[in-house]
Amino acid sequence: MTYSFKNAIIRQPNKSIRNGLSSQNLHPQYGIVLEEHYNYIKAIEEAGLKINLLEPLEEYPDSIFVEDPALTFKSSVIILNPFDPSRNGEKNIIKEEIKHLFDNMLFVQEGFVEGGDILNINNHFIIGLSNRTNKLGAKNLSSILHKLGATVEICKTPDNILHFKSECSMIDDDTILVSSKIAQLEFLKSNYHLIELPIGEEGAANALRINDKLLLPDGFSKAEDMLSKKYDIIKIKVNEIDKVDAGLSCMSLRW
Ligand code: CIR
Repeated sequence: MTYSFKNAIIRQPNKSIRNGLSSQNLHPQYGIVLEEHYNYIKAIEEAGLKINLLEPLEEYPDSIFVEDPALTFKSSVIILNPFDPSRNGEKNIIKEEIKHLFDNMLFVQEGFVEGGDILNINNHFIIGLSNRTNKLGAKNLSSILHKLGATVEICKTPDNILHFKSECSMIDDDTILVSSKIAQLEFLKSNYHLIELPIGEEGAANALRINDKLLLPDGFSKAEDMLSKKYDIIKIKVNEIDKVDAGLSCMSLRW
């Protein structure tokens, strides 16, 4: 099952996160980020994962978002190629920090691709082209994933969404939680069961299914009502971290 995990990699927050990339030019306060991040770690532990905690990286303001420079699949890890110059060097550090945890480490050498644009459903991956992920990066990642036995499709992330997964997440083996913009993608409609969130609750679409828990960002009451009948929800407040356009999936790598 796609959401059955045992381990997570999480990086401790850095004070320089106040200078992280922010579409609204906002500057999160380190103290509040620490609190929110602490609760995130607790939730991941409650979902049953063993956490490998990495040291903070002050020289990389967005480095707590470990999902972007690497992708896990089975016992392999693929080091990706983040587009933004302020983030690209994260890959060189994380590869040294995590290589002992995997059987196999592969690299996307050319083209840009960030983990936030990659949705994994069972043995299949959807890569969303975006301002951060280009065709060459998606193509090179696809070749690596094919060699590892996975199938891949490449689509276009709708405009004005940072990463494909900013507004969707896999919450069951055949079910994707989506914003209304992502729900317009025809190939998703025809191949998956979609749960569409109401307008105004797009932020809840970046949820995180881990084992029998569904981690959901706090503050989305309609989403909570829709999902709480079927899922055991842990709500996590990430308002401060959201000032740098981040949600739940981007703060960990799971496998
Ligand atoms: C960035 O713009 O790269 C960070 N401020 C946020 C990255 C969020 N990552 C993700 O959703 N996978």
